[in-house]
Amino acid sequence: MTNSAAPVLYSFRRCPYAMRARLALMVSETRCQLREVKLSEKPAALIAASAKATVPVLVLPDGTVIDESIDVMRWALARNDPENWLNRDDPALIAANDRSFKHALDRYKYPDRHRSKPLEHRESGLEFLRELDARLATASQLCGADRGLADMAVFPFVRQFAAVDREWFNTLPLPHLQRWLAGHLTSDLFAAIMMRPKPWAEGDAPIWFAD
Ligand SMILES: N[C@@H](CCC(=O)N[C@@H](CS)C(=O)NCC(=O)O)C(=O)O
Repeated sequence: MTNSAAPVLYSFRRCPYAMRARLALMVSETRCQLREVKLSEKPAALIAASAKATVPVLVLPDGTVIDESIDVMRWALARNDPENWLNRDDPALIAANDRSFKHALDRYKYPDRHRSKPLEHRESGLEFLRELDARLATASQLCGADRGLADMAVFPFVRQFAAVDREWFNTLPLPHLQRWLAGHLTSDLFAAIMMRPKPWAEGDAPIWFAD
């Protein structure tokens, strides 16, 4: 891909949706221009590309806009899937993550914002984590021995849940999930997608991702 033909990725380093997109873009070696967004000061170019202005947004050289993280993952892996992540997909699990687990996560992590009772939501989030732990008791990753799309779509959200109260999380009787999470947190792939870009402004020199 030449520079001018590279997609543009609007991203936010700590956003779990943007993380899952970056994981797939990185593993598929999809070279992009990375535009780090401050959610409190969204660039006009992001809003022009996608009116809902969530991250991630990927703008392809032909102007196509992909503004759902799971679609960015699937697009990147359809282009190039060196680890066969698409063979280890689980749409029902990903939907449960994105709906009920994310709902519980937000209300556990941000009780003031949601006027929620955090411990009740921590308990419902835990139900999902127990399911993951049971699966991970029989295989090292969610769909078999190797990491795949299901793992990488879910892991950034489990990371966020675990980080709300790490001491409590470490005491949970979920050894398989804890092993799985630790493996992803210490992977070279995760380190590679967690670089610290400065927020993008119109006219900045490009920051290359997956280069
Ligand atoms: N369904 C979207 C959700 C993306 C999303 O909600 N991202 C959050 C950041 S983690 C966001 O951009 N929120 C907009 C805002 O805070 O204004 C996806 O999967 O890409």
